[in-house]
Amino acid sequence: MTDDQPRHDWTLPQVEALFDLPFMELVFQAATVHRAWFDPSEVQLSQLLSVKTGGCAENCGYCSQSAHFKTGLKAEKLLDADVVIAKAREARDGGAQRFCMGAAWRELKDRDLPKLAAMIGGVKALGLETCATLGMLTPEQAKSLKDAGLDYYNHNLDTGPEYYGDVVTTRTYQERLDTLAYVRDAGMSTCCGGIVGMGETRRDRASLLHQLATLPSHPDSLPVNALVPVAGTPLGDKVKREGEIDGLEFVRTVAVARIVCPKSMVRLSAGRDDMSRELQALCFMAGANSIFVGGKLLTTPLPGQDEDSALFQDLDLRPMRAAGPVDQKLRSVELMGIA
Ligand code: SAM
Ligand code: DTB
Ligand code: SF4
Repeated sequence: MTDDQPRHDWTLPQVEALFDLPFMELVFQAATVHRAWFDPSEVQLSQLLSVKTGGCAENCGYCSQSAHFKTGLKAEKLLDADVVIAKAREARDGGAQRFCMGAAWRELKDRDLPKLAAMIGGVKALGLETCATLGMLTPEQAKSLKDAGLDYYNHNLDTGPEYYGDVVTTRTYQERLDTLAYVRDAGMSTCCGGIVGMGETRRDRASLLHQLATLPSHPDSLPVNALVPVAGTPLGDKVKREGEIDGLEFVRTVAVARIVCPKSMVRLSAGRDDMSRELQALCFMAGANSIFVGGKLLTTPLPGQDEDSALFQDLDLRPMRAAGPVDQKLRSVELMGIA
């Protein structure tokens, strides 16, 4: 790794070896890398809004919004731009720095672009960073979104390529990678991560992080979602039968993400509502430096503002002033030979 360019040549066995480190050693290494690139007392705050809920054509086995499963969720139309902008203003006034608009679509349709452009422009005019997650894009659509003022595009790989076929069959891994390439080519920042606790193995988790760490550029934001087991979804029901993932294994995943993608904003995403304060503290120690706030993700709950404010106060954390890593890598990390 050079001073401003993290390494992209991780091998899968090397990533697996990080997972296998003694827990305290792994967290220490991740915390050291975290300190090299970021102020560890700063946490970036993003807020989500579902701008088009339910009725999705994909069969992602974890998702409450897939039309393939009976989850009891009511499908809704794309919200009007003024409704979205009003929600974004509330999010900004509540302390969010980035506003992410999510749609339950397999892919973006050109007919929806004018409405999306109006909402993206309006949210940006509030002084917020803009993010959207709208399914697969064409190169031209990625350029249109960039022109409308979109800063980030979220498109997750969800898991490693080996377990992917157990999660979703209506789109390929390569299609996910292609959309990410169009997003990068259009000059937008990428938000890309996955889900932990879907019944995958540690090797699958390592394989996901290996994919992310060997992309042409590391994701600017790296969401680590803990599966929210939604009744009626194949993976939610499977996990309820077979048991949820151990919290300490989740912390290991966060720590390895921090080490292999040292400059990324590693975000504690779905499932934070079910995590104890102590588990969240361990995740921040292991290098997580971003969260979703505001009481709700897309369709599932999050801690409210009072709870998060109390947690920040008790952990001496504060909202990040400007997104992104600090300029200089600390020499101590080089001297210790980490990353
Ligand atoms: N339809 C678009 C797509 O899939 O790219 C955007 C919305 S989709 C809900 C965004 C991401 O949320 C998914 O890629 C997945 O990683 C995450 N997600 C969805 N349901 C989840 C659940 N029950 N638990 C954890 N993460 C979930
Ligand atoms: C991401 O990785 N997690 C967020 C965001 N990107 C779009 C979405 C989580 C959704 C959790 C399930 C729900 O609320 O429906
Ligand atoms: Fe659709 Fe996205 Fe849910 Fe998959 S994760 S079913 S693409 S909304």
